[in-house]
Amino acid sequence: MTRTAFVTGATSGFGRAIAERFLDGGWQVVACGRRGERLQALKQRHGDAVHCACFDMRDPDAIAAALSDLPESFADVDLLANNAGLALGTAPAQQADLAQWKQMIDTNVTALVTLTHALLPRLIQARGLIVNISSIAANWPYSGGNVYGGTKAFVSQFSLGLRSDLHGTGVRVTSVEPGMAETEFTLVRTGGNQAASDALYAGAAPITAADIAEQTWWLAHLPPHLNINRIETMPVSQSFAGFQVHRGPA
Ligand code: NDP
Ligand code: 8X3
Repeated sequence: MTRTAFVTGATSGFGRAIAERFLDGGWQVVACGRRGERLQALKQRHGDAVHCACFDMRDPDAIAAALSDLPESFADVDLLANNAGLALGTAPAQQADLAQWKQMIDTNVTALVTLTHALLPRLIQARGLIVNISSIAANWPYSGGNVYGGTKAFVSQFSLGLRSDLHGTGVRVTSVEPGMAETEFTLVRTGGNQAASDALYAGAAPITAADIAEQTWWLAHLPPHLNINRIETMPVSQSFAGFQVHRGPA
């Protein structure tokens, strides 16, 4: 029987690559995102294996409507890829825009838990898999990462808590924690600054969206008695820096 992946943020980056990987592998996909034309392009390439669900994740009524609009053939969900998310800004906390902080929390945290809560009964029924896209920012603080890192720390910890709660159900949960990856992430974070995005990734051989899609595919095809709790991945070009020291009045 054809298995179904519910992929948020399927219009770009990791989510689009995950959707393509699973479609190429014979799954069907509920493809979510706000940019409907990109969802339609996916459907044009893959036909009836794609159901387009065009909505803003921050609107709980839109999430409910998207789920009640699912065609019967897409109603049984085997994999939830909680991928939609964003970082906004790189300013230190004392200069940050509160509206941007709230948008990150609304998208990366509140929308993710709302959708997960709604899909849990189907995932339990299917003995399915939840892949939560977190980040190295959950584990490693950096200046300007403030609320973004906080949202991803939530995603990682929520993933572990879900594992505990879902004990005995057969549902698997993994927190995927990538480092620097070239997608539209930096374009979004910088408010559309293509030069800044290009400069960040130039010469660094960053993670690709296909790399994360391949990890997700691997997770979904492990023997059913195995659960990977978390995967932290960086490009070889990215590693750790030391603590910073301020010299002057404490
Ligand atoms: P992209 O900007 O390329 O993709 C982000 C996706 O999220 C888009 O499909 C976008 O769809 C969707 N999205 C954002 N806001 C909303 C919303 N309100 N409603 C519905 N969909 C929304 O970035 P990435 O692929 O890099 O990001 C995917 C995930 O990976 C994010 O959670 C990000 O934090 C995480 N991540 C990224 C890393 C990186 O370096 N790139 C590293 C570690 C984690 P649309 O705009 O069409 O609604
Ligand atoms: C994105 C990775 O290092 O820019 O989550 O925060 S990082």
